[in-house]
Amino acid sequence: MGHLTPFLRLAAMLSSRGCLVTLITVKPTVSVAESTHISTFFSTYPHINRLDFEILPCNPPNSTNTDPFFIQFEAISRSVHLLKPLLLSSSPPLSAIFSDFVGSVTVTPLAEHLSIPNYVVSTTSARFSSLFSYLPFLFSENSAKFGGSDNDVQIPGLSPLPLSTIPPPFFNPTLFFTSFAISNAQILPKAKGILLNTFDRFEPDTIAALNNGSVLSSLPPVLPIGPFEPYKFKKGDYLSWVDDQSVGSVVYVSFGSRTAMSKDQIRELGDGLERSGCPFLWVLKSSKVDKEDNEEIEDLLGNSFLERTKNRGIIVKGWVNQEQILAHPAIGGFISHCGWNSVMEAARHGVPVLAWPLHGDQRVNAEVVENAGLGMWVRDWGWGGEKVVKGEEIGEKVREMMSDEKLRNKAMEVGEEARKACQDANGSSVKALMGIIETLRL
Ligand code: BUP
Repeated sequence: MGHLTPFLRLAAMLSSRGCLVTLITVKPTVSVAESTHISTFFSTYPHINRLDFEILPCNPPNSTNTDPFFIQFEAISRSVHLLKPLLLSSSPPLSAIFSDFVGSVTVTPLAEHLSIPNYVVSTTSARFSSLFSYLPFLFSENSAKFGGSDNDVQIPGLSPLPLSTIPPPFFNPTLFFTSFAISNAQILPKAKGILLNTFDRFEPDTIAALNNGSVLSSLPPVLPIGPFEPYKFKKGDYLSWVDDQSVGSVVYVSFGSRTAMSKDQIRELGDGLERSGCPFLWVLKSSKVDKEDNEEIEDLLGNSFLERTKNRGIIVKGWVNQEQILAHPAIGGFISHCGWNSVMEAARHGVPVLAWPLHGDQRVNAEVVENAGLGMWVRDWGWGGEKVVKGEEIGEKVREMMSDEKLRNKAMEVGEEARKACQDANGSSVKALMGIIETLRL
């Protein structure tokens, strides 16, 4: 969902600005959330054309992957020959392709072969996008430094990235995750532009370093066009509970669509929320893929917990409309894994974040959140699964976030900047997006 959501948003954004849009989605999907969103999207936006990219079956015999989402990436890569006829079948013919940065190795050479401009869309922060772009060079020239005794990774033009923020698989170039990332990064210079779901005032130095050639002189223009506008999606029942809560009082808790915590950590988190004394809305996941998430809330947290907190919190197993929740005035804080869409949604609504990054780009994103003044981050809570953080500590940090007036004001300022960037015709993100559309009209 972290990749699908920004594409649905971008499709709606382009379409509402007069572009004729065709959305190509992969079939079959991994999660129920993906298929539900895709079908709801097409029924809500009937003027957006649909093309299904039917990929070859998953599970290649020699795959070492166990993560269902990575198995899907592998299947997509093996189905690349099916993409060309699909692109050529589009009527009217395509004038540009907007593709996911983790699909560049597949799409960019094909777009070049078909002489169609290809904009690569990065679904992460400008800071992580810089690390991603620079990855091939870290392994070739600087590998001693990368794996060595220094505590930082130095990417030209950027403040040093602490080694502890780098996703651990990046230290092993032979892993699928890493070699796949490197191949996608190597092809980036061939794109017409790189679009980011961020905005100038949120990551000014990094965006400047990407664009002035400091990070890599070979990169095409990097265009921040975020926070992406939400697309229309249904309201959830839980909103009536939120409506009854006082302004800024509720803690919203979600670790995104791909992250399930251990049962021990789920229980400690429940304990922490109870100790915090704050009302809470918690999206609970106990399995990576939603269709396998069968465990009942009572079995995970116990009936006595549910009894004690029944007037103070609601726990949702399944999908909520997060953007709508974060827009609600009752939400005063967000415990987040710092998936980048979640960060941009919090920024857009000026909601303070308690960062609890667990995998992948999330630690680098958490640093960005902290530096932008949108949130706080307890570094020693570790990567996901490294340790079980105790309820007492969680409760204390939640109280700290909810009562920190300076943080709340700063987060509100971030929200104002975010809205300025994407609402006003003179907003930096709107101008960048309109610039692309104008180029395509020429
Ligand atoms: Br869960 C959940 N409702 O219940 P991220 C997520 N979302 O609207 P992730 C909901 O999914 P990656 C839910 O608002 C965001 O737009 C949420 O993307 C939405 O994290 C998206 O925040 C989730 O980037 O993706 O899912 O972990 O691994 O790609 O970062």
